[in-house]
Amino acid sequence: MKSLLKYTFAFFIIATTLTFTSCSSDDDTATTVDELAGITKFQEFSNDTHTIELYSKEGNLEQGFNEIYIRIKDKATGNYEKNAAITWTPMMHMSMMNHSCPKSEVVQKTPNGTLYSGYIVFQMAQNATEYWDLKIDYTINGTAYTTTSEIDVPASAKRKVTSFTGTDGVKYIIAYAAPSQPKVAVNDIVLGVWKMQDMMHFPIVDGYKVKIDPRMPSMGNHSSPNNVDATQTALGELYKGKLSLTMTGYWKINLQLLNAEGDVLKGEAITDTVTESSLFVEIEF
Ligand SMILES: [Cu+2]
Repeated sequence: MKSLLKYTFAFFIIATTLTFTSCSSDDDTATTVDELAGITKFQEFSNDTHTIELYSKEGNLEQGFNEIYIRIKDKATGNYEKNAAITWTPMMHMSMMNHSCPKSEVVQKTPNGTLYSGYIVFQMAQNATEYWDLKIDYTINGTAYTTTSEIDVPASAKRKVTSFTGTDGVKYIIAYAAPSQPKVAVNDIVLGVWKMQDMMHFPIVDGYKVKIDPRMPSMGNHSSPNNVDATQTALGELYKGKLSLTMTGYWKINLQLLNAEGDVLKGEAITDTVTESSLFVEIEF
């Protein structure tokens, strides 16, 4: 009996060793897995020559700020392109007109890597009759390619983006970019401020300030200590500040947008009588 048990145990060890050995032999696979760590593919579209793969951390898109990752696969060889120059054009097709939205450039994540990334800010969600598509133009070794596909942009559960006209008559878009996973702590908050120049162009606004005042409406509208208003550290960048969250739950992040001269273009300071700003984003965690 005892020797049978030993024999069974020895067999189990050999089987286990074989399993682990066979799983960890492919170097190519290991590199690919590392590049895609933490992101999930949510869509593929293709033209005659390539398959374009879209990834995000959440494995989908939604209304608001979206970090998006791209890989381009050569259909003939199955290899991923490492020297592509990519531009993109998101477009919303509405019943009366088409318009684009704020977006970054598309940059290669690592030298000689296969992954490219950037952000797109969908200021509106799709609905039954109006939809977004994404055109991707890219050049590889001097040859230009293009492909366009419809994308799914459902409404976000909480307000993550807001469009408005400032007291200066300019149309602005403000979006909440981070933290995507808020903590009970002083978080690094990232907001974006863009101007709607026309239907196709939404440049970043430089040199402004976004005042932040997080409140819990369900608990006497209490605030939190040690928040820091969001500003740019360099021109052309997103706005960074500190968001203090003292407990989990629903927080309304009341905002005020100030221009370089300190004039309030939109939003109100919170007082005993003014319990919310007309400019805000929301989180719940
Ligand atoms: Cu629209």
